[in-house]
Amino acid sequence: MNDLDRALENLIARAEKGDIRATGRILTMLEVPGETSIRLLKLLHRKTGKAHVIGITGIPGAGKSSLINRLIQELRRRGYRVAVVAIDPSSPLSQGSLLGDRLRMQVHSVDPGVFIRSISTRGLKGGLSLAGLAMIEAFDALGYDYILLETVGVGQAEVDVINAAHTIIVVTMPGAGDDIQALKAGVMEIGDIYVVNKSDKPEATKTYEFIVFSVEKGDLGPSTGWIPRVLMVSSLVGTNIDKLVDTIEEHKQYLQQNSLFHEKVKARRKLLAYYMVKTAIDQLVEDIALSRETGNELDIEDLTARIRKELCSRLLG
Ligand SMILES: Nc1nc2c(ncn2[C@@H]2O[C@H](COP(=O)(O)OP(=O)(O)OP(=O)(O)O)[C@@H](O)[C@H]2O)c(=O)[nH]1
Ligand SMILES: [Mg+2]
Repeated sequence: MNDLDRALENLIARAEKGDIRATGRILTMLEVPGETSIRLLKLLHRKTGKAHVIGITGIPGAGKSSLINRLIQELRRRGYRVAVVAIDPSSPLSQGSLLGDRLRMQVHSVDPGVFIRSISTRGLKGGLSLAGLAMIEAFDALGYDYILLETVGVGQAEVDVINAAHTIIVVTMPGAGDDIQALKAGVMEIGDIYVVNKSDKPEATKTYEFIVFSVEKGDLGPSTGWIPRVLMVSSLVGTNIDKLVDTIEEHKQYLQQNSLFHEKVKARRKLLAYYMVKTAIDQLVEDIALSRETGNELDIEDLTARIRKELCSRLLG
């Protein structure tokens, strides 16, 4: 084991003991593709496969963040450690305030059993998919029992990340669910659990009945054989959150009994490896272009050797 590995092992050990700053450093390192993040992922990989990853998606304003806050409370009450990865849509308008919000949440979070992290497209060299998937691996390895992913479910990265989830929760609200097209857009139709949030509003029942009807008709739901559940909750009041967590645990049992839980973990790792190789090759292409510009054209044998080395170290190493 070399010095870098030893330093990374040390960092991981500190994070496992609940050192928030060590955890933060690990996540930051993973956002930058390269030798360090690859070594880090290799060390983390050995410890993964246990966390239950939950994707929470739905139209803007449906109440995803509010629901996540309630879920954190209930999951903590049951003794679980919880990590949140919030994927910010690249709208420059909302970004500042969203990140600000979460930084505040993080600062105020005195609970060492909760870690909240936002990622946005800004300045991420390997892209959002790579960062998001790597973060799931990290939280899993560091012993978080639940990883909650918040996304509005549009764009390739968000679809990648949501597909990496064991359980997909689609959040809707009264007035928004009447239009089946809204639900069928993007990843909305593959929910394992449909949550009609804002049940404190009178129109909620109508939306609930509409979604139940769509599920019974077979318009909504995953392809795993699981019949999607539909629940009315109020994240404002806190109604039915315990029932939702019971349903999440029921879905986990279903996945485990049908060997689907580990399948998801494997698929997630494969996708992560794909994005790592892709990033490395993109980097190589960039280097070649640069070498042409500067007149120091790279030697083709040297390039072939580098590609072989990149692929081997990532896929087999
Ligand atoms: N009445 C009512 N309002 C709610 C409820 N849950 C959330 N809200 C409100 O709905 C608005 C949007 O809530 P968020 O939790 O920010 O929704 P979001 O889906 O995370 O929104 P984006 O991240 O912007 O996509 C806020 O003003 C919340 O206070 C609820 O159960 N009842
Ligand atoms: Mg939100």
